[in-house]
Amino acid sequence: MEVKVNKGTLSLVQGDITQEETEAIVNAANSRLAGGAGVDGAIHRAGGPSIMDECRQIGGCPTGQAVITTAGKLKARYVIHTVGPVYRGGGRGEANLLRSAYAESLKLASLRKLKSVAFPAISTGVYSYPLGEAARIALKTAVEYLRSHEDIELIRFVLFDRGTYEVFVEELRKIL
Ligand code: AR6
Repeated sequence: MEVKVNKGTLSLVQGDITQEETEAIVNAANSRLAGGAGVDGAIHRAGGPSIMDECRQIGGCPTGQAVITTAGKLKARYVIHTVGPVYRGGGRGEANLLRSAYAESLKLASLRKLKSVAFPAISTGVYSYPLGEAARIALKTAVEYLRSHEDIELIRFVLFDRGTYEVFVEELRKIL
């Protein structure tokens, strides 16, 4: 599914983010930038050890913030590592932290003058964020960004499985 928002495009696809050709892909990292399971493991495996070397130099990233490295062997030029919240019932600022993870990633892409960015569904795997609410926050943050900025031309969500893709499609229809 693809929609125009202001001057930009918001795109939803099912797939593997390590294969994306956007200028940057976003990693759902942990605050130590130590690598792990899920999309984080897949990005480090596919990109090779130079990404971890840069992560070690940076040292860490607080929840809701983002840092950037080059992308090793990946087709993308950069990896933006952001840290979503661990979901613990919703009363610990999780929604704001998840919004911030998306917004800070977009800010960083914008600072580097990047035109296209791909996101996974941050926090919805190991960090257990309920999918519908996480999708709503992700999509609203992306739509708001495209409505208020004209630098980034493409924001793509790359959803790993069919079920996640379908929830994102449903939530995007509600928002528009
Ligand atoms: N491409 C796109 N999406 C993927 C891929 C892929 N190759 N692989 C998995 N996903 P998760 P989190 C989806 O657990 O919840 C790690 O250990 C997955 O199906 O990767 O933010 C980190 O080091 C799910 O929909 O990230 C942290 O410790 C989504 O990506 C922790 O997990 C996010 O799931 C972060 O947990």
